[in-house]
Amino acid sequence: MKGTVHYEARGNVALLTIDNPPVNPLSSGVRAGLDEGVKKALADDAIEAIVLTGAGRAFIAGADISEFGGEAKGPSLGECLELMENSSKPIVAAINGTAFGGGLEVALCCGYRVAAPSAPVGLPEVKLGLLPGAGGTQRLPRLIGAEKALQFILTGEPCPGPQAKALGIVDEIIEGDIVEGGIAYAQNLVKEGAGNRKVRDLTDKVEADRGRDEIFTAARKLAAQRMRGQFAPEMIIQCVEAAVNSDDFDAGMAVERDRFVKCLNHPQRQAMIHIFFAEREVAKIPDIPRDTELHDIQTAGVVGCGTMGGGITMCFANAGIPVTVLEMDEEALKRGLGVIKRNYDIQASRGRMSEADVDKRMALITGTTKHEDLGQADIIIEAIYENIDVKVETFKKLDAIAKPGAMLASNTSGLDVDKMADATSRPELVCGMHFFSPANIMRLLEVVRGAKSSKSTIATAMQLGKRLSKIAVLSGNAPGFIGNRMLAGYTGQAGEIILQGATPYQVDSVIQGFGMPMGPFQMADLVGLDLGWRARKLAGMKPEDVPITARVADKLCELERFGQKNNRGYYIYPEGSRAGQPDPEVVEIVEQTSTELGMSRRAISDEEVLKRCLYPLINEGARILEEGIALRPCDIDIVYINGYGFPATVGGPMFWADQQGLDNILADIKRFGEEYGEAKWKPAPLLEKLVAEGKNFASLQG
Ligand code: 3H9
Repeated sequence: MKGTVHYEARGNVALLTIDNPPVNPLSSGVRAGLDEGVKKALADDAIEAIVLTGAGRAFIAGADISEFGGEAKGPSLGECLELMENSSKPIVAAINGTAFGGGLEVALCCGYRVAAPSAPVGLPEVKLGLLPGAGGTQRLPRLIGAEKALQFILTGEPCPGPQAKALGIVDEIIEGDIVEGGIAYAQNLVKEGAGNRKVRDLTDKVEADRGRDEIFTAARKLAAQRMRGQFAPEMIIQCVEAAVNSDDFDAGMAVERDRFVKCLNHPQRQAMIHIFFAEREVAKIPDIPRDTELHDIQTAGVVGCGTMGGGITMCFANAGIPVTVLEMDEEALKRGLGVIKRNYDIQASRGRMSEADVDKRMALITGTTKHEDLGQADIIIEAIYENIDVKVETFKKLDAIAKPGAMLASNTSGLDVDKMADATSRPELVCGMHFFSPANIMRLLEVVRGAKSSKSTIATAMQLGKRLSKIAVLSGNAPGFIGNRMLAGYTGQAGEIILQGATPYQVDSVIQGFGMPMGPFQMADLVGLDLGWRARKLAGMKPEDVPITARVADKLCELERFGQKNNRGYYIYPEGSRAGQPDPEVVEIVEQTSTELGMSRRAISDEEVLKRCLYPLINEGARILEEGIALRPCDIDIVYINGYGFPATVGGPMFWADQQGLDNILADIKRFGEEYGEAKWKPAPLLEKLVAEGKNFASLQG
């Protein structure tokens, strides 16, 4: 059994310390220890109160997520909680650190709760496709009211101790030693003759909320806006409704149990728990030990203050790291810094940061037009436009001015990092750090390992990603890295499908229906159709040499339809709106292009649209794995969820592929090959091998 609970008598108080490193989840051994410890304390006449705390950095991180789906051993959490709530002696939860999910639910079954100022409490189950299933949906509304409880449970966001006190979740904040403070608090209760208390007996808050339907209407609106397609939020709302609509606590608990099991059995739960573990797995690089020495990064330099460079600069300022940003001339610098300031001002106007925070962050940013001013930076990130020759020249210059030992990284989205490294005298200190636009918002960071990147360079880049609040995934150095390489087949198929009979609007609607925030044509409008068009013109490409999948976009550009930037692309954007409306003129252009190419049009089913857009991702993903560009299938899942809007509810493309059955996918790929050309639909050897062996991508996780 995993985990234990230490029992210690401190005078008339029994101190129970949960010990299940590193974050004390409620594994079988912890539940058994709780059951045993509380019974022992209750049976001992010398003990008059109980204090419950956690060893190490957490109080309790919640239920043991790795136990879901398996057979539960030892006493259930429900049994432990019943014992605690019915205790004749007061129990004080001394919340020393993180109290999440089942951990907070344990605390809610203690009569009293005190917390360290730094201890976050939260019910983040929704992020795992679950709901608080140990009474959280019933007790929290009784303690703080339905409106606040719903906000707390639906967002799953943690709040620090003092905020928890203000909400009424915690009785007191203890400065100094939380265990000693908890024991003193318990002894005081004994002195005052206070008995144990039960949250389940509180009725005033839920009675006051009864009949206030607007609370639930607002919660459903929040769920529809922020959690589109998720199963758990509606289940959570139903549980809280049950808490409000009846005085019968046990009836509410029955509703919670029913909805919890529904969530537990839902495929979204499995997918979202896969993501939870995948997010932690990607940080582990088999040949780079956790204790690898890191370069000390105290200051940073960024080359380029355009969209990407400006966003990266903000990332450093947000993390409190002083950053110098270089532009070619004063005008470009002024423009770039102006955009950064405007972005911060917008955040301040929306209440996301204070004016003082804006000033603090701007004070961390220094603009310059001289390369030498980056000379003292511990790391310099190049974020200029995608041209390998210009990047190589830039790396030569940076190598000349950077101090010895400074790291140099490129924000390239797919160019050869080794070519840049080889232009320097320090290739071991060079790697790729590919941010996603907008860099200050998107969570993904692809760290690209060059042939000569040292282990400490890679470990530092991965760790720096964490400091910048990113999720860093390691990629090998190959064109397009992980994400953009896979994307080529997806956008290529979208372009082909519309020439064969679908409209851009059908394709976008299918992809959105799958759960992506936008389809490929909405995405193209956002990025700008003119980028590719201009590049082709600049390269002197003849119209007949333009790939057929880019013909429609080029025609739209000839009509000055560049996308969102000038309110017309595949869609028409009413002034000031980012919600595009379909345009019959575009459908005509698509049809005309099919005719010019001699392609006959037919109705294409939504199912075919979905498979033809998504299967290239999976097929290319298999190649990327085979070539060792991605370390594990879960690395690809994390890239796609955090960089490309793949729905978390299906667990990422490789996890989703396993759910579809790799044999089914391979059969479809072969069929598409016969219909649309074998070259584009050549199955990846790894996919064929896995199917032949009856295995799936998960079998490669190790
Ligand atoms: C729940 O409680 C349901 C109940 O309502 C109803 C029950 C009936 N279980 O993140 P870290 C592992 S659902 C198992 O790197 P940090 C994690 O995988 C649960 N393992 O550290 C990692 O392992 P490894 C609701 C867990 O300091 C190691 O611990 N609770 C659990 O950056 C360190 O984790 C949650 O959703 C767990 N519950 O962050 C909380 N938690 O080293 C989920 C962590 O092998 N956890 N591990 O890779 C978290 O949010 C963060 O882990 C936490 C620590 C903030 C606690």
